Amino acid sequence: MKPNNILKSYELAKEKYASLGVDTDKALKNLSKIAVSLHCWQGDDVGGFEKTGAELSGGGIQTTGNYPGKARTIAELRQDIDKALEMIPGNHRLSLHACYLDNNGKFIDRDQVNIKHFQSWIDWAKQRKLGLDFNPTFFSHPKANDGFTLSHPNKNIREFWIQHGIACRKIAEQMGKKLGKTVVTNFWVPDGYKDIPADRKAPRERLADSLDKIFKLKISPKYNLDAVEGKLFGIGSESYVVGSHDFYMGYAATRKKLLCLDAGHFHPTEVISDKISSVLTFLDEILLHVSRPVRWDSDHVVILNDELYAISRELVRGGYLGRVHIGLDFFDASINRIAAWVIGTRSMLKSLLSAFLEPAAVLVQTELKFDYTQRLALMETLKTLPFGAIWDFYCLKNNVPQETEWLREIKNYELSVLKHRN
Ligand code: RNT
Ligand code: ZN
Repeated sequence: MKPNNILKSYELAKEKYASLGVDTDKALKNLSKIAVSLHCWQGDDVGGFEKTGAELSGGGIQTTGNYPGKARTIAELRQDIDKALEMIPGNHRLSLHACYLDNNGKFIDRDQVNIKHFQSWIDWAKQRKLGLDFNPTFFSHPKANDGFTLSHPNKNIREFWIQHGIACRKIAEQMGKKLGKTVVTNFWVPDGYKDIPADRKAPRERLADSLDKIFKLKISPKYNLDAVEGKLFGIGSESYVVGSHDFYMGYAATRKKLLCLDAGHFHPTEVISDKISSVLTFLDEILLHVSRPVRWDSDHVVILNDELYAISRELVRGGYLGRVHIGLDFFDASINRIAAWVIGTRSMLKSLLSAFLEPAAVLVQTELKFDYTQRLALMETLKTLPFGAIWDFYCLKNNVPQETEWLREIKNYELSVLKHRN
């Protein structure tokens, strides 16, 4: 559509929303303040750069698919992220896993990583005015092969992983300092049993103890915030996950940590949109891993479905945006990996925009008057308002391609760049 027509459509849509008391310009201003943390691991199927051609292994998670053109080097991954960012309106963040370190291709073990190995990422992020987030990597490593890391019965193995956790927090602190933007460091450990455990207690006590050792070092929240992520089950940990939701709920509340809620880490009929207001009654801040489970924790690309709308509505209605860090967590190797980032991130932003376009106060007032008829009718009415016209205008304003155009650019990139990989 011609820019002039996008503007015209916006004006008409604006009028429609105004009739319900919604200020579309304000909604766009609110949207522009949101930074979504893009996860680096969508670009190479959670491989990382400890060695070339690294692969995800032994972590209770899995990627499927073999779409050509996967990033094989740090340079390629950065080039791909740049391409994705060209298609995403706004200023965002990048979440790095420790195994994406830059040590010029030389192997260095996890307990030895330090800020030097991330300097090139910091420089890269600085140039782009991107914030960084961080994740220690407790999988794809020989010392994780038993299926246990921080809760391993062997003290030496636990100690190795504790040192990795400490090293990562120090790196994150430096990243935060150097970038002048707070880093959120997320701890997810895959530890668990495939079959029915004989002892559910001891591994949890060991995990709590190991985490306490990692968090002993005080770091200013100006530079780094720690988050802990629970899970219901994983591949190879179907019967028991040490770091369950309940475990981390208690841990985060007593240790004043952020809780990370991953949309795929609960029973299939449970949704994180309903957990946000519960956990934020007791915790200061949380991290979200916005993902899309299909029958299980499958990490499908985030799309604009009911749950995504619901998550964003919760964040906006509850006034929680200052207390919630929004991160993405999906990895699909069966489609163009850059398109996956673009689809997921744009969907996240669209859902937030739709939430900002709600006459929230009116909805609450009808509810308080017990007028559930009007509440339901208004919610249905909102669904067919010209929200797409507002989004198109936002893309135009931010100089990023329209919905109908961005894929063409990705296809060109596929032909000119991705095709020459492998
Ligand atoms: C795994 C967790 C975790 C990972 C990343 C790669 O189930 O969701 O967040 O996806 O650390
Ligand atoms: Zn996650």
